[in-house]
Amino acid sequence: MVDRAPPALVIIVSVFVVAGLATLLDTPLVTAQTPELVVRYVNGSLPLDPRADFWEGLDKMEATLGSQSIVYPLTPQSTATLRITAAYNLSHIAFYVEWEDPSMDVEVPGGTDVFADAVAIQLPVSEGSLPYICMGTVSDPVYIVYWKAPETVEALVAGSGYGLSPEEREALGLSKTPKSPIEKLPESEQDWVASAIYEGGMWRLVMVRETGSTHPLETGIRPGGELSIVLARWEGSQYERGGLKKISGWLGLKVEEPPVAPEAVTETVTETVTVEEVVERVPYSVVFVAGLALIVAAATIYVMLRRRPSSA
Ligand SMILES: [Ca+2]
Repeated sequence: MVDRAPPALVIIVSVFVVAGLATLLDTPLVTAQTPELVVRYVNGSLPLDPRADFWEGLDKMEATLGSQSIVYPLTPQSTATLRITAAYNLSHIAFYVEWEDPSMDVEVPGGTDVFADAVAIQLPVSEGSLPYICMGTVSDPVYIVYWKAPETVEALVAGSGYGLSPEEREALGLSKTPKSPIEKLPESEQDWVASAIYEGGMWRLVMVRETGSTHPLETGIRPGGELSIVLARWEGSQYERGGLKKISGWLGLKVEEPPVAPEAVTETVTETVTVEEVVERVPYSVVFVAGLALIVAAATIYVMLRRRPSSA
């Protein structure tokens, strides 16, 4: 019996392979990233609604994506522009992506000649050197979040599958043997929530996930750290699917440090004395000083009398 790969995986099996080759041919690989977008820290909730004013208020990075030139039929060389921003709070991170699109193309159950608009964001699994842009490598895999209109969103991993033993793969929640260079992470890691709208010839998409990493092949988000991403986009009306798509180079993001919590104020307890108390205390002070003076004077007179020589 031969297991069939999920349709979504079939569609994107060669996406980043082809994309990587295309990038190699068309665009020089970037080996170091200068952060171009700050992932803002938010002390509050992150709106899932792409129409929320919140997203209007954030700076966006404009990314230019180029056509791949490997998979036939080749499409005319062209570019696409995506605008992206991101924000995070104590528990979640959200990516917002918007782009002009002349047609709303969505997945149709059973449709064979209808292709959906889609977007993917690829991140290194671990910090450090950038993985190979084409789906990473066994030693340096990549994590991918893939959205397809209208509401499919999946967490995928690529690059590591063929470097693991069947036992290691099972321990990670993967099938014993890899069926595709790009694999869907286990259900426990399918924690992305997405919301997209198509209005006025434009897609606006928000994808949200917890910041922490709960799986060795899942990218964690570290406050103050840096992120590198690759954007991919499929235009359904242009029959783009699988390797037929547009892709960016590596793009740099800086995760803003959360503001330092104010230091706890150490309360200094000081004795306060009221005017009334001062007035009440004065008599006791006067009595004490006067008494002391009398004692000293008496002692002095006594000593002087004792020392006076007696008259003959
Ligand atoms: Ca479209």
